[in-house]
Amino acid sequence: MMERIEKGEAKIAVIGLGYIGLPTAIMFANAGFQVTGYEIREEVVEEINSGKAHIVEPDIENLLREAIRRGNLRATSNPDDIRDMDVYIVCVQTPLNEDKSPDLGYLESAIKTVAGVMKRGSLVVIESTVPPLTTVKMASLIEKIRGFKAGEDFYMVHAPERVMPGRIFRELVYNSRIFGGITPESAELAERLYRSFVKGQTFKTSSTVSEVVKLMENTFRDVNIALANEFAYLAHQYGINVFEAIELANTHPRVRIHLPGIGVGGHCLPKDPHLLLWPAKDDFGLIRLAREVNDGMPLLAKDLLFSALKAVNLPPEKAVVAVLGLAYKGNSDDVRNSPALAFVDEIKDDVKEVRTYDPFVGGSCGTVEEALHGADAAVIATDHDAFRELNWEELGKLMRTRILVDGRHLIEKPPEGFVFRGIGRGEY
Ligand code: SAJ
Repeated sequence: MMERIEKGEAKIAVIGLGYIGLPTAIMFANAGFQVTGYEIREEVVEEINSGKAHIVEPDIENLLREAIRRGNLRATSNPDDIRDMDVYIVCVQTPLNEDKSPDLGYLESAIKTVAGVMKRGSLVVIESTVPPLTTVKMASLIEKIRGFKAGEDFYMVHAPERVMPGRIFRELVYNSRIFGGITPESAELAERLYRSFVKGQTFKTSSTVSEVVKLMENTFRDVNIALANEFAYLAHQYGINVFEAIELANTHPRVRIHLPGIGVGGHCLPKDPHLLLWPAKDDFGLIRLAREVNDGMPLLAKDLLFSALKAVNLPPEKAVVAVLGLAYKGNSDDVRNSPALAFVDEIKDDVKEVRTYDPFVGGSCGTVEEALHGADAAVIATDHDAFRELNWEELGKLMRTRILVDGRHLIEKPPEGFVFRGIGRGEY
């Protein structure tokens, strides 16, 4: 197998062509490998084979067309098309159930498909973010289905991704990467394979360490954002601007405080701490409490909005509120677990009307002007660049009452004539 990888002759199947699978398939194809993308959504297969990408990511269509032009990439929904491959790379989603337990149904289904078509000696790579101990469990599933011996008749690795949407292709190449093998040889093979395009540092370890590392990275971020959000609450107690305080605290050589905001969204941070804790026998306070703090931030934004309505003696039930931004983070169209949507849910039964506008997602209004025309309050809920240059003096003329609530620290100096509130802006 190592020889086939080193010669670029290894045939690769990528299972799941989503925001990780499709870029990964493209990278291997443009590194010279024959890649077959397996995807159950037929419409996605057709789109990809016609050179159209179904996900928003800079450069993706050029790179996809290059891979197709070279004859190195095609998509299929037929498992027979991925029979006897050398490498299977599984990039399927691992969402949470209502009770915060992991839904590994997509992963198990993908592994069963692979088990049915793989050959003796295949390398199976799981890129999905999974609870600790999952990779070894999936190896046992393959043993049961095929009667193969893990580590001898097939290799298996957990190789988590760390890419940030919006700069996936650059990060796939330059980010460091970890390969957690069920055996050292498995990790060795995967590292060699990915170094066909990875220029960042690469590290080898066990599959369980790799699973925990990925979850630790996002849990570290979630807990640190929760700490920043608690500092924001304190800023309201002490009447200070938390962002000024954070900027000064971060001048310390070993302090890097994150940014408070209206909440933590996306399909990773709200989920990964729960995956990390799920197989653990004991409960853990800090990690769970951080999730509660972050999930509570839309309520702080609601309190700030109601405080501003009170300041102008406008009863909430008479207020028209324009929410600017629905995506979970700036310059993205992804609304998964978006705190902006949570905020809309929090206020919609208490105010007269909620209007929404998002340049990437859409909303009930097509422009900022439409959303603000006759409105009483504007609430910035996503840090889109488009909201950084708004002319509030002009926009204010459209509004019935001029209330501005900043949920993403886009407003440094509140515009004249507005009643202003902001998360962490305790001086207002
Ligand atoms: N956020 C804050 N304050 C901050 C940073 C972020 O409130 O200081 C909010 C954002 O607005 C957003 C949420 O947190 O709502 C998540 O933002 P993010 O920047 O963490 O974006 P993700 O979830 O797309 O990417 C994370 C990244 N993980 C880390 O930075 C450790 C990315 O590298 C991972 O690959 C990705 O999760 C993933 O797929 O796991």
